[in-house]
Amino acid sequence: MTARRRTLITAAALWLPVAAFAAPITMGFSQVGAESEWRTANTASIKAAAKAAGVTLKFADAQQKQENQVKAIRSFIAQKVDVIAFSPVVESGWDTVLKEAKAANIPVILTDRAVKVADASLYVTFIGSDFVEEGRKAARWLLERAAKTPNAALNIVELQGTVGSAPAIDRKKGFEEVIKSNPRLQIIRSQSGEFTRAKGKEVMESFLKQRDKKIDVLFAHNDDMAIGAIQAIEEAGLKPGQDIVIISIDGVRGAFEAMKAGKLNVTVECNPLLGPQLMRLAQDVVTKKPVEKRITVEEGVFPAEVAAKELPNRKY
Ligand code: GZL
Repeated sequence: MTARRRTLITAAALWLPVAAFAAPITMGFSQVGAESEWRTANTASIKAAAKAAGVTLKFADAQQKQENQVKAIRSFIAQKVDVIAFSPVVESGWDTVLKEAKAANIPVILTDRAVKVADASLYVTFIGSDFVEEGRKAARWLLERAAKTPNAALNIVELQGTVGSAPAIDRKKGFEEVIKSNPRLQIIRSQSGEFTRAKGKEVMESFLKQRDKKIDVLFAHNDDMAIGAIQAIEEAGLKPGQDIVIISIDGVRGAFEAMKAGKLNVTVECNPLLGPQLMRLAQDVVTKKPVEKRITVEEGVFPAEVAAKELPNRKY
């Protein structure tokens, strides 16, 4: 073969898409559940991205139970998948099963939510939002609004996410860190609505029945609980978004529709569309390329004033 022909073949080979060289990988993915619009969009993004990337995806829905996630991870280990990824329903209780994955030489990627483990080498990387900052953003919006009524005290009720989950712990932390700068803003009641519409409505009904203090503001850790609470507020004969100002997090389509209807005042975006980034990350992890330990996603804040214009652009 002439030198020129050899050069041409080498050059041609370099232009083949990288994917042509990367051996197809098998990923075991353990998902929290199907509790919210955010989760549905997150699952759709992961499944579509796996298909597009030629990744064989073994997907398990844990129905918001940690024991189901542990079982799924053990099953992935037994099936000798190339990589395990999961969104941990709660922060703690993962050391044992992650040690089993490490002993089986299967790398683990955390997506969406973080874990608290004694040994950080039990997972390779964590890709997800900064929930503390999301809580801060929600509080900053409220501080700006409160500044327009300088003397009014604002009683806040809070619908927390799943007890023990990173988003619930961190969103509360970020929100409280910022509102403490204005002592007129007080959280008078706080309880978990488990990130679902049904439980959010139920807890808001109980808040509304306790008539010792007027409720001025609802801070909901996700849009689904806010939408459930909106139903409870209307059934109590009050106007959501006016009699009670409502702040929530996720930025799902339902929130934009509620804002357009004047029933929700602001939503802080939490991007669920992690699928493509996750598949690229999995390829790098399996081929032992160095990856960042913590990867965050860019997110915005959407007040009701921009909802109608923004709604057609929303991807989830
Ligand atoms: C946030 C995610 C949360 C969403 C909820 O990244 O873990 O879980 O805010 C979902 O809607 O249930």
